[in-house]
Order: sequence, then C-alpha cells, then structure tokens
Amino acid sequence: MNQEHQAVPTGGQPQIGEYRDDLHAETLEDIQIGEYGYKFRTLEGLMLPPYVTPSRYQVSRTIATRPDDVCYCSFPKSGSTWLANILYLILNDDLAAEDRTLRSCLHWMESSWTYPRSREEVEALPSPRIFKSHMPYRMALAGGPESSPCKYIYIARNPKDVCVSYFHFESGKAWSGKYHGTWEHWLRIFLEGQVQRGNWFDHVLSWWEHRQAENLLFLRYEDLKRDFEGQLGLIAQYLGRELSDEVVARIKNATSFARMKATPFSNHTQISDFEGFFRKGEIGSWKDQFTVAQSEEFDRHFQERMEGKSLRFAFE
Ligand code: PPS
Repeated sequence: MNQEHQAVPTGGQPQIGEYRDDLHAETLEDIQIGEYGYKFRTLEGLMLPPYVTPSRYQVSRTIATRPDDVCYCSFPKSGSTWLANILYLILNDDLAAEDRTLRSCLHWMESSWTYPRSREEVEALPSPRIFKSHMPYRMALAGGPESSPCKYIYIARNPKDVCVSYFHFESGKAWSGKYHGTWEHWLRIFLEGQVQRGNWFDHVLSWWEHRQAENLLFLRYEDLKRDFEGQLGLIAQYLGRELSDEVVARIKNATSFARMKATPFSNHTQISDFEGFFRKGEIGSWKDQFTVAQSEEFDRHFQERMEGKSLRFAFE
C-alpha cells in the first residue's frame, strides 16, 4: 500500500443510521412528496434525493480537484459500486485494509447522508482521491470534464435492468419517503423521468455526448460483465497504471458479485436501509419483472429516444 493512502484518516466504521429529514435534509421547505409518498427535492430542475442538499451540491460543484483524482459517475443502479471497488484496488496496490470500508475511502460531495465529509477535510486529503457522483453532465462534480482536471469515468447500464434495480432499491426506503408504489407506477414515472436523478435517457446521453473528452472514459456495465479483463485494462490505461496478470486476476476475484456481497469491506452492511443492495448483479434480470407488453412499450420509448445516437446496450 502506498504511503499517501496510509495517511488517510478513516477511524472506526460505525453503523450509519437511516436517512432522516431532521438530520440530513438541511431545509424542509423544498422537500416534496409525490404519489405513493415518493419524496424528493428539486435542484436546477432535477429531481434528487432529499440528502442532496443545496449546500452539499454547491460544495460538489466547486471542490478543487487535481489531475490524479478520479470521479466515477452514473445514473443510480448502474454498477457504480462495482466500479468503485475496482478503482480502489487499482489505485491502492490491490490491498483493502481491514480498518476501513469502501464507503470510507470514497468522497460523495453531493450527499449529506452516508458520506458527509466537509470540503476542508476532502481538500486536505492527498491524491489520488476517488469521488462518487450521480449527477448528469451539466451538474457534474467540480464543473465537469471541461473545467476540472480530474479524470471522470461514467458507467451506464441497460435501462430495463436499471429500472428494475431502482424500483427495488427505492421501495420502502426512508430517503424515498418509504415509497410504496406498484411496479406499474414505477415504470411510468421512470419513463417520464419523474424519479430521483431524473430522466435516464437525458442523464446517460448528457455524458455520452462528451465521451471524446480527454478526461472522460465512458463504460458500460454489460461490457464489464462480459469482458472484465479487457475493460479493466482500459480503466488502468486511462489511469496511467500497469497491472500484472496476477493483479488483474486478484481484482477480478475480489470484485465478483459474490465476493463483494460477502466481504465487509464492500458489502455496505454498515449502512442502514441498504439491505438487498447486492440483489442479482446480472444482465437481463428485468425479464423477471416486465410483462411482454411493458417490455414492448419500453422498447418503443427506447427507440424514440436513442434514434440517431450511436450508443447501444446489451439487454440479455
Ligand atoms: S447505487 O446505489 O446507485 O450506487 O447502485 P450501483 O452500485 O450503481 O448499482 C447497483 C447494482 O449493481 C449491482 N452490482 C454488481 N453487479 C455485478 N458485479 C458486482 N460486483 C456488483 N456489485 C453490485 C447490484 O447488485 C445492483 O444491481 P441489481 O440488478 O439490483 O442486482
């Protein structure tokens, strides 16, 4: 492990209680409740979880970044935690120390809840720092690839699996107002873009349009599933690291779905309300949820929104 990383103070890892308005919302006037109790706030026209507060958002937009920092971004439920673990292992010589968790090694500036480190704390940390963000391009950390020197990685996943994964993740959770809508309702609001983090198509395409930027790497969950070594090579090259075959094999093993689910470092068990986070980890589990008619309607919507775009996804 490198010396810089040893200097990062993480302390013990206490249990993180569930999201609470009185502790994490910062302001209550702008919290809204939609159908089936769905809770959200809107910033710059984007529906967001209530723990993305105006002041945290401002910090995320203006935090100073450095060329050897990395920020991974995605629409929720796109495999970002998997990518985070891979990044951690690439940047930390493949050693996951026992006194910390993946969460404690990441900086999620836009969140007041599970990662609430101040600007000062994060700015005092040595690079490489790993930032997490679920923002669309126009609201990216530190102004985004055009104005920040940090290396951005966006990961996208086919929207049918995202929609199903997100439905299970949002249902009954404190940060969603214990949303209790039906699958049919969720599918409708997902396609309308009326969910936290907004419209999937707008989000993904906003980053895709900038994929040529030197400091942006665009990845897909399905590619990572099907060609792990190839994608790991791309990520390592982008970060300017060389990985031996042995390290590649170790990272692959350590970040398998089964290992991440079983390992305290990565399995998020210290966060309340995160039960079921490691749900299936597959391509195509949407088939267990969609009816044929729903799938056909989704496909029509997908064709309309993706027409003329070169972005493709594997759905099975
Ligand atoms: S979050 O809450 O938005 O940050 O979620 P995110 O981490 O982006 O995505 C969660 C989904 O990724 C699956 N996952 C994995 N798939 C394959 N391999 C590994 N190692 C892995 N780790 C997490 C996780 O199970 C969620 O997908 P679903 O379909 O719900 O299982």
